[in-house]
Amino acid sequence: RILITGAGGQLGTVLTVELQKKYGADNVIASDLKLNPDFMGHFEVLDATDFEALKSVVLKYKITQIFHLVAILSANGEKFPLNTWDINMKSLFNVLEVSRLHGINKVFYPSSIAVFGEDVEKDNTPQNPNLTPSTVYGMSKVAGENWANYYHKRYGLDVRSLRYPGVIGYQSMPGGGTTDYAVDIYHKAVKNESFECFLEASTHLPMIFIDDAIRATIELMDAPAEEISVRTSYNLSGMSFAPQEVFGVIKKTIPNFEITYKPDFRQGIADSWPNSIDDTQAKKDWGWQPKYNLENMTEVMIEKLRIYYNNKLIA
Ligand code: VAH
Repeated sequence: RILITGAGGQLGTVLTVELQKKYGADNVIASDLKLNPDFMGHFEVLDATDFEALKSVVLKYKITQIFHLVAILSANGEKFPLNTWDINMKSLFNVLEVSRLHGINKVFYPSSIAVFGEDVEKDNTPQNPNLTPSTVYGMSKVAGENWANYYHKRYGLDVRSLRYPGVIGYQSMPGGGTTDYAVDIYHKAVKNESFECFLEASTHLPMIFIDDAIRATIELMDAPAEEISVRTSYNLSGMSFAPQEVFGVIKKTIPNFEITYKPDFRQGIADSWPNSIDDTQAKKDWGWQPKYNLENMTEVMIEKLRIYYNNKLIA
């Protein structure tokens, strides 16, 4: 059976459904701090920073795989730095220890392009440059990658990880991430509202459509262990764009959409991140290949959000 921690988040919401489809709903246990009332499936209220609570869920359901998605993201994480560190690291230590002690076969650990800092090549950032993150979230991900690598080397735990770029999906509301402007912009466009962007028009960031991000996660976890040459975390990319570009593509479908730019503290975080990512190693080791670009992602985002808001209006 599979346990997903942080199942109520942007990735967890979608990954839970895909894993239920793949393994059957009875073999997937979603968990988070609170239950989403319209969640369908097995759910456990769980604070992943509580070792005993996590252990009892693992034993109760005889869990064999854990997807550990709990984290405070980059922007929100800067408000209370020590709290962000505690939550992000304590929950990971618990997952690694429970997995070591109770024979968990595989663990998935999400990392992020937030691990890169000012001193790396910004275009096509390589797999193994210097990692000097500018946010506590990024620092926790660099530390987490090294802990994952350590548990693999020392205990043989099969921990696998992806450095997600900004993930764009229609299934959840924009969250505490610096890349979440690229989710919010679609909601505003579909609601025929103007959009105030918290980043400058020309701020390029690596991004990926949620369907590609989830498929990459499942393909990585399904790959034979001997093909996995990276046990810190794989660079992963789908596309790269700036606010002015996603605005331009949306405007083709929603011509009276308007944007203003009002950069805030998140501009500093975005400026410390790459413009684009080199994910050659993922392509080589386990055949990664993105399917979405800015154009076809925009088509799906607008179509799905129009359905969502129309149903909301009717409801
Ligand atoms: C964030 N969406 O903005 C997350 C992600 C690369 C960005 O880590 O914090």
